[in-house]
Amino acid sequence: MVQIMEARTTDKILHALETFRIEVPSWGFANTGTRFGKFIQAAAATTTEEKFSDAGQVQALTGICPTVALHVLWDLPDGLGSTTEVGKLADRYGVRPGSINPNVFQDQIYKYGSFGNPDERARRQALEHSRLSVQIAKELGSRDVSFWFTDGSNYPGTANIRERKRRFEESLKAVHAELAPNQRMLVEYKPFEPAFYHTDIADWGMAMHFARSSGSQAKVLVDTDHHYQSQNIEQIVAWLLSEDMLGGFHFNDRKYADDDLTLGSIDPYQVFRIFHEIVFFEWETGKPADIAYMIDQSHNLKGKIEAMLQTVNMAQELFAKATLVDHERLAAAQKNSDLIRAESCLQDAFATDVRPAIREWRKSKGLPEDPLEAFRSSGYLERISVQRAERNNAGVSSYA
Ligand code: RM4
Ligand code: MN
Ligand code: MN
Repeated sequence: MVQIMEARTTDKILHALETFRIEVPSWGFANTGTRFGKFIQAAAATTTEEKFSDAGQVQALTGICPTVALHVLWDLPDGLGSTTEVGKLADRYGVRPGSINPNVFQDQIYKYGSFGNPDERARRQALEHSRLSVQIAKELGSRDVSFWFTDGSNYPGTANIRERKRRFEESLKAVHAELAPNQRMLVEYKPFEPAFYHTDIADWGMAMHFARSSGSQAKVLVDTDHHYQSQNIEQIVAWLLSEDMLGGFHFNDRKYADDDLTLGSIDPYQVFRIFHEIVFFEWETGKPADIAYMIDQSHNLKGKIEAMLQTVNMAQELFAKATLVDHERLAAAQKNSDLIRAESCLQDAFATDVRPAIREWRKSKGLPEDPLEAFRSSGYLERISVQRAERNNAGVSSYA
């Protein structure tokens, strides 16, 4: 009996490992900081090529990160003119361009917003940049264009909230019209920061509204840090799944706000519960959920590549654990309101140590059993620290 259970568990873990893929962010390899300052790391990536090189390392060591999210302003400074070079980098370093992230917040024209701005010139510039981002995505073969807006206001009465909503509907619809049939537009939300009174897309309901009003290829992007304290994120995930509106995730962890801490460093059970809702949905409906799993972290203190490897490992472990929930048993317990049995289904899966099975899987794929250890002994970090030190000390802007 015990042996049968174990074989089933191993099968489930292997299936999870074969299917789970997660995207790394290019900006996670570059120097970053807080609004109070920036700590420079000698090994931080200073060019798009270096970001590809670092992402290539993560993929070579883990085998589950075949794509890298690109930020148009930071990684493709010449717009469409940069795509040929990016294509070459992808071939050279073995990672494909993933989601394309427009930037409609850093230019001075966006002081009072992008699509929500009462000034038509700012809205037009934001629309042009968004269109360009869609074109870039087409050129690079990227499916998802991910939108995050800083639009909002800092003081009561200073913005016409309904007008801004209307302008957003109009502009997002115009962007959606540019998408190729296979492309998607992901709408990210965030409750506050940088705006501190109202944010135009503050929560999942607003993001879902805008996605729906733009067109059928728009979905919601859930950044795990972008919620109020103690909000039930897995419930949001379950709702979005049931509405067929969940497009993807930006994973990170937090203690207080948008801390961008390493996934699972504060609350691994939260991440597990999110994965559980997805896997449970797939089991119940018999169809795979079409979700882009992405990391959105840029570490201030930890070594960037090591932190990325740590995050990827954590995501892989928690996803594998979530597939171990006994769904038949859970469904029966829920039906009978057998609370403790239902809850234990989650707890038992969460408590299972999946690491030995993951090590076995890696071995079978010719991957290092311990990606972090392999990275530390590879000499890559020492090499890039020397190569990049000078450029890093000269100072580069955040993320770019
Ligand atoms: C924001 C948001 C975006 C990310 C930027 C760098 O807080 O999470 O997704 O692109 O940070
Ligand atoms: Mn994000
Ligand atoms: Mn964020």
